[in-house]
Amino acid sequence: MRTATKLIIALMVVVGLGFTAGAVAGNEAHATTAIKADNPTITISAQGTTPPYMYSPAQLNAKAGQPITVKNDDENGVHSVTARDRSFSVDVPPKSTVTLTIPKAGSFPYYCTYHADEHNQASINAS
Ligand SMILES: [Cu+2]
Repeated sequence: MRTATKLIIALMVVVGLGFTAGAVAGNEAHATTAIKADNPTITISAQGTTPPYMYSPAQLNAKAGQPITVKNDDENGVHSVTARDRSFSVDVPPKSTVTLTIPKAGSFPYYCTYHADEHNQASINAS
C-alpha cells in the first residue's frame, strides 16, 4: 500500500475514533482496511439466541503489534471491538472487515459500544 494511502486511512481512523470513542488516544489504536489472509481473526455474527451477537473466538491469542482481522458478518448492524480499558477501539460496519492492531502486550477484555450487554464476553490476549 502506498504511503499516501496509509496516511489517508490513518487520518480517517483518528477522526472516526474521535467521534465514537473520545477516551481512546488516537496514537494507541490502529485500524486499517487492509486484509491479510493469515491474520488471527475475530468474527462478529448475529444469531437468533441469547446473547444476540457473538464474538468468535471468545478468547483470541495474538502478538502485540500483529494485525488482527475483525470481520462483521451481521448485515444489519455496525459493531465495535473496544477494550474495556480503552487501549483500542475499532468500528466494523455491516458485512465488512477491518484490521485491528493491539498496541501492547496484555489481556484485554473488550465489548461493543453499540450493544454493551448484547454480546458474549470476549478478550484478546496479546503477548
Ligand atoms: Cu454490537
